[in-house]
Amino acid sequence: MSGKVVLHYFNGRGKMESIRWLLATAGVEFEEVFLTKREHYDKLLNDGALMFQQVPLVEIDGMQLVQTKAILNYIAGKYNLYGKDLKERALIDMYSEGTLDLMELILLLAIAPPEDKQKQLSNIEQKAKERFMPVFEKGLANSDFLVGNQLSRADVHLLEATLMLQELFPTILSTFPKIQAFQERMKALPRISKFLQPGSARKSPPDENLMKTVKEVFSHLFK
Ligand SMILES: N[C@@H](CCC(=O)N[C@@H](CS)C(=O)NCC(=O)O)C(=O)O
Repeated sequence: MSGKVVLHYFNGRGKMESIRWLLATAGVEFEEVFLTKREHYDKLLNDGALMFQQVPLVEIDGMQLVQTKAILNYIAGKYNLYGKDLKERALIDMYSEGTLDLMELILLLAIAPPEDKQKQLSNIEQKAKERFMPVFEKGLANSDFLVGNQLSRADVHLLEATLMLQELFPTILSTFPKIQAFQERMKALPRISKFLQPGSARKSPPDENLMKTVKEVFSHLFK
């Protein structure tokens, strides 16, 4: 295993995208190995790299890490994006889980049957407006960051989640001025600004090609 950070996943957002965001914010360079064929996944399985036969897989610091949340926690802990004590960490976890719940709803749209898509979209819009965004608006009322007046993984996930939301509902933040101002501040951070440029490792929303690849690689799930 080399000293480089290597990500193994599809060439798409999915569960790896928040990991890419966090590494980019921490200024960590990484390589990506994309799963494009069933054989790639079988090789990882045969090599014993996937503890639960699932990706994302991240090679970092001599380890083969799986489980998205474990990976995010490790990166956040290592790169000072996880608060200054256990209480801050608990708050960061709560905010982070909220953003991940919301992003999960958006991710699931990609595999929704066409007849269910509109219903799921309405559900996402309603939950974003009534459940999730009010929490973050309040959390940003008196501070530039969600926790402890310093950048944490929760802020990075919130930026990612709000940008995903705006792809679906461009005006959704119009009634959340604190989140809008937060977005602008976050987007101006040099590493984040770089990650938002074309040509970075940031991935586009899922399309038919990606879904075709996912179905081929995970043929055991789509019989
Ligand atoms: N709890 C795991 C879930 C990972 C997961 O469901 N990965 C999917 C791809 S996004 C997978 O590898 N599925 C293959 C399988 O379940 O057989 C995590 O968050 O990393």
